Amino acid sequence: MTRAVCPGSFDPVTLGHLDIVTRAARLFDEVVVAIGTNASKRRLFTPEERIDMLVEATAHLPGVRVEGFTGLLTDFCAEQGAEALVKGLRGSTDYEYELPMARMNDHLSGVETVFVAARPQFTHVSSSLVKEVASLGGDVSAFLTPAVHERLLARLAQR
Ligand code: COD
Repeated sequence: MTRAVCPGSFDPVTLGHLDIVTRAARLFDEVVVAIGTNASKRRLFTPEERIDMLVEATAHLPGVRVEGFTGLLTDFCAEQGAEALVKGLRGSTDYEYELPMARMNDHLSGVETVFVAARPQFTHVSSSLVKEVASLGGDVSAFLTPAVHERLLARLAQR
């Protein structure tokens, strides 16, 4: 039984994230989508809301479950018995950001990081950009599930 963790803030989950989770599910018997908090980012959705959106968006994927976590990602991986982390790489900026984390996580626990190349149609997609464009009235429906898109518009309308 092979088990991997797909971590992120997922604020909110995009089709780019879902593509990585879907492909991870083909590589591992079980994939745990781990919703954490990136201390350097301002969040729009609570952890519970992000979990709800991901549970709904991954319901069709066998072997995938969704969990929230706090603290060190390596501790979460050990608790889950996961041998690998799966991360998406959109380009060199992601690589520069992810490589030190992969090395630190290896140092802390020996967990392996597997990088999956983002599909071309998603390399310009990020939760931050989607939030910014939507908040200014731009159409981001091509990058989100209909349910997540609806929730994003509703949240922005409350502000
Ligand atoms: N296509 C493909 N991949 C994508 C796309 C896209 N369009 N968008 C994002 N991704 C990938 C990212 O590259 C990343 O691999 C993953 O999806 C998640 O992205 P985000 O932006 O939702 O999440 P981050 O990067 O903010 O998440 C950071 C963590 C919460 C994972 C990180 O801060 C963490 O591990 N925190 C726990 C504390 C810890 O252990 N710190 C020490 C780390 S060494």
